[in-house]
Amino acid sequence: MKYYDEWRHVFKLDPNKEIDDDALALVCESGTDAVIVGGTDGVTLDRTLSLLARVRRFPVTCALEVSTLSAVTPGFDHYLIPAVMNSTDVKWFVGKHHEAVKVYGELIDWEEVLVEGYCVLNDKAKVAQKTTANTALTTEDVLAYARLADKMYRFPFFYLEYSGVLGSKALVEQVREVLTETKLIYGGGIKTAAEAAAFAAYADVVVVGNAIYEQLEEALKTVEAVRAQKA
Ligand code: 1GP
Repeated sequence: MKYYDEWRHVFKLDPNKEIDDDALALVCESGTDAVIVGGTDGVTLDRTLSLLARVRRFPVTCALEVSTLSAVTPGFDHYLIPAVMNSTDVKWFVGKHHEAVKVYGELIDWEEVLVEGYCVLNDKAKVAQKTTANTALTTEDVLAYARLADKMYRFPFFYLEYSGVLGSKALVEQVREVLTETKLIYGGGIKTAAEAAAFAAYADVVVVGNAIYEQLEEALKTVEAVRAQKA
């Protein structure tokens, strides 16, 4: 299993999207550091379990990015817990976590839990709408969230989330410069090896999601492109 602090490239599979066995095998055997199971809509326990069982046929590290409490199940290597730092509703930063820990606190293996300080930047993305994120942020705003994640909350990850569109490389570079311990995840709009390499120059971890479903052949090339790029 690849531990999270060694991750450079991850594929994100959406339980609400169809993927056939051949495509899934290509994703799991691509050499990616981990497969994350996560999405915003239609994430049910059945769909999550089915994807987990199918991914488990391969030796790749598999993490669940928790978005719906009712879809959480044992069996993943890691549980990634988003805390949306720029949400305007405190429930997306701590409220949902409080609800979960109140019910399941005794059962949680805290070694498997990794918090992601999310900064959601594409206002058109479902995640931005669902979490009522304030995406009208200046560079200074984003850098302040990054510093909070790193220095104050000591989150393992800070996630620049552009889901669906390519973000600003300049911003990723600036965020990289202020983080010392916290790992920087970049996700959003990566469809080609060149795009993946460009973001991997600054982000510790590059996430490829939609491209799996839209242009798998090109998506698979992002693995090597990220590996070849020094952060
Ligand atoms: C989504 O950051 C990921 O949570 C990846 O984004 O689907 O646009 O690649 P894409």
